[in-house]
Amino acid sequence: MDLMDELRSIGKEFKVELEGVGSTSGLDALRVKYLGKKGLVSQKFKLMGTASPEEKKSLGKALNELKVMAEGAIEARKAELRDEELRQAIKAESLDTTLPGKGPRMGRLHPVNQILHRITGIFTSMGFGVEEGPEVESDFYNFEALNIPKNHPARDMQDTFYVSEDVVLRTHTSPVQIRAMKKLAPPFRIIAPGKVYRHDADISHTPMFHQVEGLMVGEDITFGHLKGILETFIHTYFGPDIPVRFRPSFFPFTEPSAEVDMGCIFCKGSGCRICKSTGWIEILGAGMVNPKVFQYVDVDPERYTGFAFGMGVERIAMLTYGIDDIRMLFENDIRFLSQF
Ligand code: 2U9
Repeated sequence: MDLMDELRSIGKEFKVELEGVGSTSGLDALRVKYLGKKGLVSQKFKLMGTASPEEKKSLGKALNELKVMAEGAIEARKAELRDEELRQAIKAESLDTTLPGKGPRMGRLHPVNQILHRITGIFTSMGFGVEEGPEVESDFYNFEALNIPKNHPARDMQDTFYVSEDVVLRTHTSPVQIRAMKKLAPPFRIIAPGKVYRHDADISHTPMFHQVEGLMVGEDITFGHLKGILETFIHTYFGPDIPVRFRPSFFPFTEPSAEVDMGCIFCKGSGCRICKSTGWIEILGAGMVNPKVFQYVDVDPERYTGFAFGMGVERIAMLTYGIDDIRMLFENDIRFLSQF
């Protein structure tokens, strides 16, 4: 084969190989193969030394054209491959901004706090102030001042979390009202919402739960006022047509004492599983403040009377939403909580 034919064939072969190159590294290998020091084209330049002057002219021209063509083609292909590799890299890293976004999930109040706010709102609308106090209490405020003597079953280790001999986790919010009576002068009406602690755990008890207690003190406060306020509360919260009844009961801190029932909201009084076929659901405890309690906080029991009441917030939340296991309220399963 004559030398010119050989150069043409190298040129053709180069173009075929160039078509097959798919990466910049492959392109570098191709450059070395043809244009490197020992490359196919470079080697042909060495023949220049042995060529006659006429051959030199045409051979030199052809070799140069081949070299320029190969260099130009490699540069052009390099630019194409770089663009393509860049496009691939951008595609791999890119975000599809047209996809629907994942917005931040909105938080909300825990159902127990929602109910607590509803209860609190009803009493503040009737003129009650809101008082709060410590969850770690002295024996005096939690028990003694409430006429719960040292041997009373409510002080049993079973129910009370003791921090030390004279310090407890409050078992009710009543110590808040004891503190309030020392701070405020009658007449006053307050509620005490908050966390309380009892050593108890089953389908209807948790070691921590919430109470709202209330206290109204003044001259001539009667059981009639107690009935009026609590009936109004029940009718505002559960509905105006719910029947309410007061049953005699006993608490050390009230005398007389009562438990308050409302007609069953599930069966409308005809009897069901929830009201244990009685047609009634217990919802509050209440009574007239025991004069002994007044004496502990230097309120004159000859001049003042008062009523007090207490309710469990989780119990009311369970009745409101038809929840039958109190523990659901404390598992903090977002699928459960997001329903409220
Ligand atoms: C003072 C004087 C009297 C608060 C009262 C109840 C009746 C009552 C229970 C309801 C369900 C506790 O959460 S529960 O288990 N409470 O029945 N509480 S009278 O009486 C007071 C409080 C403070 C100074």
